[in-house]
Amino acid sequence: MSEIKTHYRNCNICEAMCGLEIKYQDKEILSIKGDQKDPFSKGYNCPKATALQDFYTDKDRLKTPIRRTATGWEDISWDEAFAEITEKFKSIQHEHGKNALAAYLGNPNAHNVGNSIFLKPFLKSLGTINRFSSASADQMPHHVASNFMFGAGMLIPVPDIDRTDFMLIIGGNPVVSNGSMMTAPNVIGRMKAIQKRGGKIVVVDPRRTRTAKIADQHLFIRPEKDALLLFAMVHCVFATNSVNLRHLANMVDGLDGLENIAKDYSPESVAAHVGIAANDIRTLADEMISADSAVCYSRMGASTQTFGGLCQWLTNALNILTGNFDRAGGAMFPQPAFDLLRNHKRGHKSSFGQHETRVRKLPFFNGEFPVATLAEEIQTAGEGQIRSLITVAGNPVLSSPSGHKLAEAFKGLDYMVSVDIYLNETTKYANIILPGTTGVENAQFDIFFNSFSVRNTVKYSAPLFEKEDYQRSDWQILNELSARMTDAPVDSPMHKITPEIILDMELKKSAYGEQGMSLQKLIDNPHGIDIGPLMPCIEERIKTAAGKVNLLPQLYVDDLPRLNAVMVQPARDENYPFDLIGRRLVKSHNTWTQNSDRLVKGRNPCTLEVHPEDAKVLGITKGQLVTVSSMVGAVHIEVVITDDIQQGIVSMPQGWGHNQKGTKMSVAATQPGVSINDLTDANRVDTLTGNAAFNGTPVAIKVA
Ligand SMILES: Nc1nc2c(c(=O)[nH]1)N[C@H]1C(S)=C(S)[C@@H](COP(=O)(O)OP(=O)(O)OC[C@H]3O[C@@H](n4cnc5c(=O)[nH]c(N)nc54)[C@H](O)[C@@H]3O)O[C@H]1N2
Ligand SMILES: Nc1nc2c(c(=O)[nH]1)N[C@H]1C(S)=C(S)[C@@H](COP(=O)(O)OP(=O)(O)OC[C@H]3O[C@@H](n4cnc5c(=O)[nH]c(N)nc54)[C@H](O)[C@@H]3O)O[C@H]1N2
Ligand code: SF4
Ligand SMILES: [Mo]
Repeated sequence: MSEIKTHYRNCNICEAMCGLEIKYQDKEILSIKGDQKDPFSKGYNCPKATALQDFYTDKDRLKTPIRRTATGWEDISWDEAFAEITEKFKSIQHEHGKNALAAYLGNPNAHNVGNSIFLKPFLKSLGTINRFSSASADQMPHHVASNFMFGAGMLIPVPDIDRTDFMLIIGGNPVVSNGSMMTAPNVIGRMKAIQKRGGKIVVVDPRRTRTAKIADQHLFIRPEKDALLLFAMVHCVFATNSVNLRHLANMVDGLDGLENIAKDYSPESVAAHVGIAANDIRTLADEMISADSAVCYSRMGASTQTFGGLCQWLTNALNILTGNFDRAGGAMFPQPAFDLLRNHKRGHKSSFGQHETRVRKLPFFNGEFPVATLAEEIQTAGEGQIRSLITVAGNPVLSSPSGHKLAEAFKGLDYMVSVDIYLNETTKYANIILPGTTGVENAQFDIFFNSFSVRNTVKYSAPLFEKEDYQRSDWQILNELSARMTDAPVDSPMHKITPEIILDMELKKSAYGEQGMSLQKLIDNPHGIDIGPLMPCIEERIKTAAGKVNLLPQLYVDDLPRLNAVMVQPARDENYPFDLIGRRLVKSHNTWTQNSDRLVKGRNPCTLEVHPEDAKVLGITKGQLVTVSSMVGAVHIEVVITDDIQQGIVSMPQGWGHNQKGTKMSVAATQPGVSINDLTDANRVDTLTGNAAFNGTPVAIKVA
């Protein structure tokens, strides 16, 4: 027997970047624990981390390419796969134009250093503008707000949770999700520390979440009314003469204009729609104004909804107006060692609206179109119709709105390729699946999450296990396809470049380069390096042409009639009297971790939460099977009765629905869970940003 060794790395599953200590012997993992010496996560980890060993040993996981034939899937060589794919892509593009080929990128790309670096040149090699990703089913409104207010979509303000005295959490459940657009391992510990130092946490959510239960106060809100709540708070800041820009006094444009507009949104005028009493709204605003430091943080609940754009703009505005921006305890910009904005010039013209989708005319932004339009762009004939698709680490059949309709659309594609580790609900439609290495077989460096982190830290983890000769990494797959699509010569740099070469270069060129930051330094410090708390840095980080914050970008003003219409809208469609919202579960990550037995064993977690009064009226009891139907589909699901959910609202988990024919995820397939996105409607979007509007999907409930 060889000796037991220890390996340190960051977990690559969610955004929290927890440091792990892994004991292993040969190629067997013996234990996975939190790394006590990680300067950021300090030993914290959640139950998902231990499943990293399950993904490594998973017998269902693909390791070499497979091709779909009339009689089933067959193994093929890498060379044969690459040759067929490039030949097909090129001929489709030759016949129908470059944009006939589309790409969809999923969430794990952001957790994979090679993909984070090489997807950009890969997409360029495809030469298509038809690019889609899970970002438009997630955080796109954050990027749009940053683009128009601070001059760069990737310049994201994050809540300084470790120093704030008052934290308002709107539509986020970080105790379960471990934080998003807020990398903060051990959120529970950080929240408790706020309370310990005498601070306060308020949660605004239609559901009494685990985060709400830990908070000092929870306010129920009706779905999709957050922009009205935020506006009323902004109104209060002006109405009480409490604007306090501090060091930003000469850096903010649009103050008077915003004051004028906010006059129309008094707490009294919005209260009935929002479902929060006017007095409570005033108190909330007062508390933010009077706290030594305060921060409003709004996430999925306030992004994946019809007014996601307005919500993220108003969240920033509220932090700025109350003097809680670019200041300890407020919303601050990280200064990552790998800086995505290193080459971003001030006044750089953004791509927002540079193109629009053919059918619904929704905007292009950050190099992509909204995923809610993908099905119609495949199914609508005419110039620019999508006929071929490559998905990279994405499962849009389960993750995008009306995913079941997207599956129908995939059947009509001329040719589809998936770069993925599983034969699942999406990849089963591919002609070829190219599996990359995953998790502990990969190096780890969080390019994106260091940019959204509540503390500046940096860490590189080498692969724990070298991949087998017959395997390829995702980035090698991408670079091989790029080279073949562009007919790059065999000796081209594309064949020699590695993520490590780019990492080292970026680290040395970064603001920390002069102090000796390099890849070697990170290799020498396997627990990671603490750079320190977030620092005021707006003057150097801001990317608007004039170096000023734009508090009132015109596109938000233009969007207000849509918001105002909500306040006069007639009663809803009686056929769909309930609002459906989603929820995340501690032991699953989106759609892909459900093949780990240890994560899914036990009670069925995919249940519909119904308020006791609603259950009474509907005549349903605990454990009963009901049919939930929306404008676009229906599912059967087991009921849980709880007053954690408001009356008139029901909640079910996202990321489920693996019980399908033609997939190869033997553990996941035994799960009774159904897909929430068979109910969500791709036609419901935030028209300003094109982001999917999952929250508040109108549904009906019947005893099955
Ligand atoms: N209704 C509703 N829908 C939602 C949400 C919601 O809250 N409600 N949440 C949205 C959000 S926030 C997101 S981020 C999206 C996620 O949407 P997607 O990114 O489309 O979904 P994932 O489940 O993350 O899909 C991951 C895919 O990558 C594969 N994979 C995993 N690891 C690797 C790897 O190392 N390499 C490769 N090549 N493939 C890998 C998996 O097999 C799976 O097919 O879903 C969105 N959809
Ligand atoms: N365990 C686990 N962790 C995860 C994931 C996972 O699948 N599982 N996914 C990861 C990903 S990809 C992401 S993007 C993050 C997301 O991180 P979060 O945003 O923290 O996650 P959610 O649980 O979707 O939180 C959204 C909250 O909004 C509430 N909500 C719904 N509609 C509304 C509304 O109209 N207004 C308001 N105010 N609230 C509303 C919901 O009840 C829910 O509590 O989580 C990440 N972490
Ligand atoms: S919180 Fe996220 S990063 Fe930390 S161990 Fe869990 S899944 Fe991994
Ligand atoms: Mo996400």
